Amino acid sequence: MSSTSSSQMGQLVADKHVRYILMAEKKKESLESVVMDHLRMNGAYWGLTTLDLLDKLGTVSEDEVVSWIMTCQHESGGFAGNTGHDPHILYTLSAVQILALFDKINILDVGKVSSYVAGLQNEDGSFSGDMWGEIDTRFSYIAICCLSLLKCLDKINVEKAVEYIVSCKNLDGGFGCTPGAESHAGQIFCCVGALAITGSLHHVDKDLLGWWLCERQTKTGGLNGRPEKLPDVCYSWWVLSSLIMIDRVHWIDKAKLAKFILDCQDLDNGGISDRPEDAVDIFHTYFGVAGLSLLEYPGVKAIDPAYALPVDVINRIIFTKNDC
Ligand code: GRG
Ligand code: ZN
Repeated sequence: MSSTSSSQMGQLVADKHVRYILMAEKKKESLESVVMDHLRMNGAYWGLTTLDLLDKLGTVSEDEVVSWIMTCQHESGGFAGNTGHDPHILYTLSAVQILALFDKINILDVGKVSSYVAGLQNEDGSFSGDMWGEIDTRFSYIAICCLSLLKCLDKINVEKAVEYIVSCKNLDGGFGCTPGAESHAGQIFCCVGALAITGSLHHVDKDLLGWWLCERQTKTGGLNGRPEKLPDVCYSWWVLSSLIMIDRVHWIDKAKLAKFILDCQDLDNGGISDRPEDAVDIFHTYFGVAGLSLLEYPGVKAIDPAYALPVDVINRIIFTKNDC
C-alpha cells in the first residue's frame, strides 16, 4: 500500500517524476542502465523531453548533454546510441531532437547528418535503419521527421517515400511495418506522422482508421496496440497522436484515458509504468506525460503529435531560416 496520501490519487505528481528522471540519469551502474547502455541516446530523448514538457529542462546541464551527444557522432554523420557504438537512424533522430530541445541544431554539420539519413533511402522509397539494411516504416518516419527538423527534406525522394508508406496501408485503414504486415498502433503513428509532415494525409481513410484506433480503448480506459491485447500507457502516445493528426480524437473517452495514465504513477518514488501496479520505467514515464500533454492536462506543455517535441520547440524551428 502506498504511503502517499489519498489526496494525490488522480493527480499528476510532476515533481516526483522530475526527481525520478534526474535519478535515473545518475544511476549509471544500475542493471537497467547496463541493459540500456547501447540505446542511451534514445533514453536521453525520453527523459529530457519529459523534463521539458514539465518545464524543468533547466535542471540539467545543457553543456554536459550537448558535448556527450557530439561524442556519439560517427564519421558517416550518423549518431550512435552511446559513445563508441555504431550509428543508427533512430539515434540520429534522438540526437537531433535533443539538440532541438536545447535550441542547438546550429552546432551540427547539417549537410553531413542529412546525407547520412538520405543515404539510407532505397530504390522503392523505403528506408533502412542502418548499414545492415533492415527496412521498416519506423525508419521512413524517422528519416522524414529528422530531415524536416533539419529542413533538408529535399535531399530525399519524398514522393517515393510516401508511395512506400502508402503501400504498407491495410484494408482496415491501418499501417504495418512492411507491405502486407499487420496493422499495429506503433507503425500507424509512424506512417500517419510521416504523411502529416509531408502534407500527404489525403492518403489516409480518416473514418476507417479513426474507427480502428478508437476501438483500441479498453474497459479500463487505457489503450492497446492491436485487437485482443492488453492496455499499455505507451499506446496513449501511439494511438492518441494518430487520432489527433487525423482529427478524430473526440472518438475516445479522454477523461477515462487520463485516469488510466494517472493510475500507472508511482506516487511515492515517481515514474510511470505500462499498467497499474507494474514497475515504472523512463520509456513509459515519457509516454504517460506525453499522453497527458495530448489530453491537454493542466501543467503539462503542449506536444506536437507528429514531431514528438514540445510545440514551442517546433514553432522556434519553423520560424528559423533554412540552412541545409
Ligand atoms: C520520436 C516518438 C518517436 C518515435 C520514433 C522508434 C519509433 C520512431 C517508433 C516506434 C513505433 C512502434 C513500432 C511502437 C510500438 C512499440 C511497442 C510497444 C511494441 C510492442 O508491440 P507488441 O504488440 O506488444 O508486441 P503488446 O504488449 O502491445 O502486445
Ligand atoms: Zn508499452
